[in-house]
Amino acid sequence: PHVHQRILVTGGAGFIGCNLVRHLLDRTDASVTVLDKLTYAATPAALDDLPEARFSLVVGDVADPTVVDPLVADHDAVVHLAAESHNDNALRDPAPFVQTNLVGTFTVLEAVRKADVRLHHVSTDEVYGDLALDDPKRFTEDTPYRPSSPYAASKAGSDHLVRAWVRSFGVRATISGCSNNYGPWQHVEKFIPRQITNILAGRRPRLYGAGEHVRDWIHVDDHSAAVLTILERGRLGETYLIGADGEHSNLEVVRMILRLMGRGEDEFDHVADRPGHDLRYAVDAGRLRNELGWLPAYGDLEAGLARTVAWYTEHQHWWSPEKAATEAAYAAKGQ
Ligand code: NAD
Ligand code: TDX
Repeated sequence: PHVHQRILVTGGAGFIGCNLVRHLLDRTDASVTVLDKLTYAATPAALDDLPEARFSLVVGDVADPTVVDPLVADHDAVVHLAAESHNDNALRDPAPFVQTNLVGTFTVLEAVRKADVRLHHVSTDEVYGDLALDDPKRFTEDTPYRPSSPYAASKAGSDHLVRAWVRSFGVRATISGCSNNYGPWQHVEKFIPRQITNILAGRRPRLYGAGEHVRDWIHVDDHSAAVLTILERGRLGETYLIGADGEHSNLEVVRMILRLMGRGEDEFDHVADRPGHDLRYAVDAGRLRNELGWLPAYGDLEAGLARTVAWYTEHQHWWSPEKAATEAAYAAKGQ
């Protein structure tokens, strides 16, 4: 394996980033620097208690080369997560998605090219578009790119930039495409935390449309372990899909949450559907399992959800300041 001593994590104050930083500090001897703009989505509180000798936070924009170039040159690997990440926000205003996800990735690529630093680019299964409910096939690394939404298109474009920099400039990079994550520190705008915190706040869960849409859920710690595996042992230039065979319809997930929280299965509301809503995501992580030996540690979604419900119940002080504004933005769209 390639062992890295100084790892730069862009977007490390976000949901996946803050969980990944803990994983890197626990499982390696590396020191970790986070570069994060601290947008509305950041959760710097999650980084508060990290060891000062091995961790630092730099506040800055990943699309600003005057910040990114010297920082990258001072590290021996970059894990790039900084992005605008929420589909519903992209439907309200796509501009920051193009700026951060495309120009930001371009900026990181130019920096790693100049300094010859190893890059791992964190991407999503949404770049492949969606599948029919009854399609026996799942996404693989060979599935053609067919993004549907502004968010997915910006991530697809960022993947293409990485591949072009690998081929044209010999940049040492890998890409991962992960399915839907859940776990601690996820913003209350996202599906699972929104429903848990709705119930905790005395509101009802909100299901888009009929809820037949399927997502492939993975616990964020399993994602972190996969990213570290690819960073240390992935083949340069390669893409690896990350998923844990966690397909469930949104209706099933809402009912699971209601059950776990002691409510009736039908105590939710149907609300306006998302325009262009992708029907189904499903990931075949065979390459990652077979080539690199990664396996998810979390079993079924229900067990992971029970722990996540407990976490949000204990961290009301963290999420409640964001809750009212998030719900107001949804209400304005009939959601
Ligand atoms: P998030 O929105 O919780 O966090 C994103 C972080 O990036 C925030 O801390 C934010 O402040 C930072 N950021 C945004 N714009 C920035 C900029 N211009 N410069 C510096 N920092 C900036 O997102 P997340 O869910 O943790 O996702 C992280 C990454 O993983 C993204 O690249 C996303 O596309 C990818 N991903 C997410 C999922 C998922 O289910 N959440 C699945 C697959 C891939
Ligand atoms: O209130 C809701 N009700 C609802 O039914 C919300 C917020 C969502 N939904 C539905 C829409 C989706 O079918 O739940 C599903 C999941 O929605 P999100 O949490 O918004 O996730 P999704 O759009 O699938 O994208 C996520 O997975 C891929 C992440 O936000 C992306 O960053 C990642 O790339």
